[in-house]
Amino acid sequence: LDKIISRKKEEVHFSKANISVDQLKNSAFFDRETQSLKTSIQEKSGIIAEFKRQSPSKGIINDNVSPLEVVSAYENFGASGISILTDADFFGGSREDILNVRDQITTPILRKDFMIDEYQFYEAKNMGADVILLIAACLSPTQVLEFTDLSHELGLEVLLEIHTEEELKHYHSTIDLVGINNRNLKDFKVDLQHSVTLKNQLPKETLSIAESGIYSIEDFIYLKEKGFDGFLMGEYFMKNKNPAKAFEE
Ligand code: IGP
Repeated sequence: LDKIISRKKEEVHFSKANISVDQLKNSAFFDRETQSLKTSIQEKSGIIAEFKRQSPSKGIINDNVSPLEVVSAYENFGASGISILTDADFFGGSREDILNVRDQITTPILRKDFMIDEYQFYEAKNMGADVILLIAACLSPTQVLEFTDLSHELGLEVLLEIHTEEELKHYHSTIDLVGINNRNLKDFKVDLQHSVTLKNQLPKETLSIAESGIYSIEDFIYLKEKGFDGFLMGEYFMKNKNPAKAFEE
């Protein structure tokens, strides 16, 4: 994680030098009215289906599919949201992965990246995202608060990702959704039970998303029974030649 963050700082520094915030604001999607993931989680399947080519823990998962085909199929099968990785160095994504599909689908899009600088929120809006991810492990509670305010000013919703009891301190009532990562980003171990314990410490009315390592219908049913409102799933779909096929089942 430290390696990803230091690389991300360089990347943001470079992007800022190339495209100014004013230039980002001056784009077709910047003034677009965003869609609510909160609403969509409550009204549809609850599944946030992810487009992910590769990851540090799994290596290449699928680099032979077109984003548009995959996300359109996710939408048709009733996904509440679509998560798209935009990190290039570790996840093989790009801003174009969102830009190129934005006006082809209406489902809320989560920009999945490591957010560490205000600049990236303008970028997210420019790409046509509706929601951004804040990872507690990379941010201070104050940063979470400031980034949440900025997101709301831009009309973006916030999904706060936590994994430890300590990170519950990053929670704040203005946050839209809380994701509990079943996978430890430091050693990549998956523990669903741990997530259920953490979820029970959140205020009851919080919309909660179980993230990562959901590899079977049984896992899904277990988490649903424990009261999770949403389910962020990537590999389960992406490891199939035809990722949306798994959704159908
Ligand atoms: C999806 P999985 O195990 O279904 O492929 O996981 C998603 O939760 C995972 O990609 C993820 C992630 C992250 C990736 C969760 N939090 C933070 C990058 C950064």
